[in-house]
Amino acid sequence: MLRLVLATGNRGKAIEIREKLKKYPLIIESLQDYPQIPEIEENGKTFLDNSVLKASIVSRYTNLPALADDSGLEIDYLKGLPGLYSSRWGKDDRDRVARVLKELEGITEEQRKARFVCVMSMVVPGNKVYTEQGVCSGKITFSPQGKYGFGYDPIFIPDGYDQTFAQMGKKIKNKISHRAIALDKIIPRIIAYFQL
Ligand code: ITT
Repeated sequence: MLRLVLATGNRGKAIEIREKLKKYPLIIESLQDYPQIPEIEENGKTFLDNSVLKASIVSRYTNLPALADDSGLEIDYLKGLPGLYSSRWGKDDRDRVARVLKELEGITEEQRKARFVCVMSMVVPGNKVYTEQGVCSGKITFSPQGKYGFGYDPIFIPDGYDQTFAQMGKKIKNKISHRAIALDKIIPRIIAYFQL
């Protein structure tokens, strides 16, 4: 059977990626299957750098194709932050959400524009790299709403909707999100590589 390793330690991401790939005849492994792989220090300057870094290290250790996602939330009023630092913006999801809301205190709805960005990279043995990006634009709410998803989902309303990612649930999110868009673009490359 054909094997692909997900180079992510983030459960929320892994659930969404697996959902999109479940109709293909692939065995999707994860970092839990390879405890010998050390923690990867994300020292890149861009989402692209970090996603290629994660996928290439995991591909090298496993000698299998590896798929990595580097993503983040860019807020206009904060000049693009937390961006690359989205996972390091606080000690846990709750703390990170609270920090964003605090930094936007007193800011109007018009000034709360933001976007999620996802760069998805597949590195295959021999170190060939396939990479695609997805962007989902929207705005930051005034308080957390909804219980689904992960990360900043409770405070992000995508354009054209009136619910947060955390209110709409995974079915809609996984059609319109930054991650869904990047996956929709990279899946044809995965299909071609594995000759599915
Ligand atoms: P891996 O590097 O192991 O994949 P990570 O959580 O450290 O996991 P990133 O460095 O790419 O991943 O950080 C992305 C952060 O951006 C993530 O931790 C969330 O806080 C946020 N994020 C990304 N996509 C999101 C989404 O769909 N919904 C909510 N928050 C998201």
